[in-house]
Amino acid sequence: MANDASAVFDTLSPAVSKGSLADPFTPPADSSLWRKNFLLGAATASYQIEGAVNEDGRLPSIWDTFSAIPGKVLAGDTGAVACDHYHRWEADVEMLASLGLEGYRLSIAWPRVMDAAGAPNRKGIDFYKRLLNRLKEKGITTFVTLYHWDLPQHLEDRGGWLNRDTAYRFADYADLMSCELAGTVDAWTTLNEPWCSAYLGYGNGHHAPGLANDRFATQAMHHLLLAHGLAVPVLRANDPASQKGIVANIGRGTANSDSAADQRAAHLFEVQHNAWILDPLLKGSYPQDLFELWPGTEPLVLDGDMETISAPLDFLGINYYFRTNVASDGAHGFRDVPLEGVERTQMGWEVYPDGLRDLLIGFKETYHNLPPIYITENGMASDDEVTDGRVEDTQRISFLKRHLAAVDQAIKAGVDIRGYFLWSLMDNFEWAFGYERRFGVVHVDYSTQKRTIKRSAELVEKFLQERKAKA
Ligand code: IFM
Repeated sequence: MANDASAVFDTLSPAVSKGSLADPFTPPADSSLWRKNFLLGAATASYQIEGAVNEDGRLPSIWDTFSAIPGKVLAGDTGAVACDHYHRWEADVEMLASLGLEGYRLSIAWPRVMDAAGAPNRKGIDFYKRLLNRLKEKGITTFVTLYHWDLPQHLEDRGGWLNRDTAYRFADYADLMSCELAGTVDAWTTLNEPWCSAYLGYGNGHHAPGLANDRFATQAMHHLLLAHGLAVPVLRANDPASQKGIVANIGRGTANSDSAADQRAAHLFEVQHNAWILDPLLKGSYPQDLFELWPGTEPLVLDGDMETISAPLDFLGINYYFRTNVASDGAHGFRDVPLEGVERTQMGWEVYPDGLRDLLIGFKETYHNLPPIYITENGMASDDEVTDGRVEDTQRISFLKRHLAAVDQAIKAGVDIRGYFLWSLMDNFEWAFGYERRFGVVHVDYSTQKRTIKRSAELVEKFLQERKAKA
């Protein structure tokens, strides 16, 4: 796959891949990215970078349990050490600041900050206080995610997201963290990608906790969204000056043919990937087409839940990576039909920037109350290697440039997009794919923990310097 992708990439972007452009990143002069208030940052997540899973009172999470099961994660990798960020956070913040990045999106590990009885774990909380205070000192805008998939195992033992009580425990956790960290967080996001937590975790079992049942997926989603809805007013009360939002990963589905069946399949794909989350948040109801796809999976919804879930947001975080080409499966669903001859990344994901633009414009048309948007993740994995102290990640440079152009097009079409976070600041634990897939703009040598700034990060830094100089 990697070789095929490079071959296609060579034909698509010869100037970039052969290194003949002095600066293949800087956006055109009329791009909205030149606006100095368009926030440009990078993102990470606790389990993917922190390591130190047994230190200072941290409890086990579902990912500790899941990754210890043979066959669940490539090469048997776990997040036990990861990027050792728990010990190296000061140097990592220096690195972030030295790149001129204006924003940093991180997540808090729930099992690090609360014990099983719900009492605060001071040592864990102090870690995040130190980190966020240092980021503030550096003038970096902080986006803090409360839940990026590392559910405490003791909650999973009581049913995890299948148990409605987990939503209330999440609100308690949001209460504790927003009391402790108020004033150091510019924007709170409740959940990262509930689609992944619900579907990959409870629907197909590819992620922790590894359960596979469509009915579980819809009920887990409902409790995740309820957790979000319960947490928002708590965050508003405890930390009124910050913004409150949620992050959704969105998927572009295109039809393999003009046939009505394939068009319907593409529609259902987007219902399952996008409307399943965005409709409850922005319309206060689940899309009924979801239950055509998965008959009989309607979740148990109590009176008032949908009002709780659809309370107004200050912003919506959008994560975008690729598109999926689909056809009808001949029944009431869709099946993937991978396109040949298209550019792909190390993940095998198709590079398709237009999908981001088209989805954003579509959301503006569909949801009249669409809040301001931040692109909270976008990026790609490549098989990067350090050669003579350098990492020439040419495909990533071109990928970022094209996706930022798509963001600019959406802004020009009237979508209110306020910032963009690279995924990721550094190579890290890529869930079921372990350490093999490298998404960072900074390379990590996991045997030494040496960080090497990739060419993509240098070019982003150069652009940010130029933008600052013009302001
Ligand atoms: O690494 C993940 C991240 O944790 C959530 N969004 C997608 C990324 C790439 O797969």
